[in-house]
Amino acid sequence: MSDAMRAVERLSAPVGTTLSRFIVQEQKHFPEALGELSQLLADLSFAAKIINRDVNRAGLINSDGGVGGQNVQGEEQMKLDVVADIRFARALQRGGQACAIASEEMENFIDAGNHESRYIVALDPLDGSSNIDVNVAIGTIFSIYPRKSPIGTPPQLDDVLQPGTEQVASGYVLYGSSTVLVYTTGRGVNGFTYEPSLGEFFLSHPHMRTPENGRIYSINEGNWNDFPAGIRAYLDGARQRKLTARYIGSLVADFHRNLLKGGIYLYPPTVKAPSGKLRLLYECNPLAFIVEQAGGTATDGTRRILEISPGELHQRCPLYIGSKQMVEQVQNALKDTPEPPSQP
Ligand code: P6P
Repeated sequence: MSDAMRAVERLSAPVGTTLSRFIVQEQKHFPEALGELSQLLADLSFAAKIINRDVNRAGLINSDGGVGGQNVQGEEQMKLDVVADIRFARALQRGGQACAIASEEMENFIDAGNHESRYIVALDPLDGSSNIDVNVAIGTIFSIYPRKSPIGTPPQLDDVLQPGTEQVASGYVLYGSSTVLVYTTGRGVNGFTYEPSLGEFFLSHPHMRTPENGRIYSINEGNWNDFPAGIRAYLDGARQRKLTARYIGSLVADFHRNLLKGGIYLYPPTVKAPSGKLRLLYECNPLAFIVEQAGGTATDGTRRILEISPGELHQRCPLYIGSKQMVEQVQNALKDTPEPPSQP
């Protein structure tokens, strides 16, 4: 074959399945689908492309750094936190497929105005944003629920406060060395990598499964003195078995690596966060849906994350999520290790 024909063959090679084509193909498995969920996923991926552009040049457009205040969580609010929140809310409001939006950055849920739509979106627009200034991977996490209130009426808080088992879809975007979007609609987990030159996400990780066991554990060991005795016992065992400690300080990045390689992410209760730091609705539930669909497990130490009924929008819970055998080991350590008597 001539060099010219080799070039033609290379240049005309298939580019792969785009996210939008995959979503439409998947819709065929839902006979009752009217395309609304597909459009909702497309709206989320569109906002992610814009955030990806802003994240990748944060230092150049002065979008890194804080806004000089705190968000409703009492955490320093970064400029890109606000930008991401606005971008996702606008994409969802204008896309017309979400009637309510619950965001980590907003105290109350937003009535998106689309009262004829069937879906609710809960999201953390930019998780780990304190890492923006030091060029560490950050992420977006989202959950999609069916509304419970009648179509055509304003959304209610009960539409948002649903257990994770009610999710119809969830996913995350990792703005890392490459930008990947991973999501599930309950038919397995698929990952897509962003090709900036074409402005498209392409299927790169079909049918994702997480290993039953792993050798990576992710936890902020700086909180060691606060941890329950069972967690300290588990960590002692991890060291004895020479497991690998990897903690990026960005949940989506730690979760994604552990999903691919096998591992566990732990955020136990601490003195500063007695119910754990992570939020049930838009961090724990969406990742729990994904990890279970990929063959893993997610628990708060005693309960399956997806079965926890939220009592409030920004409810926090401890999170142990990842390879099934590793999560079981943590649950057993918590069960088998009594707390020492409190010091007088
Ligand atoms: P700590 C980021 O604020 C975040 O919500 C997760 O992305 C991350 O894993 C965790 O908190 C880091 O918390 O207390 O270890 O700094």
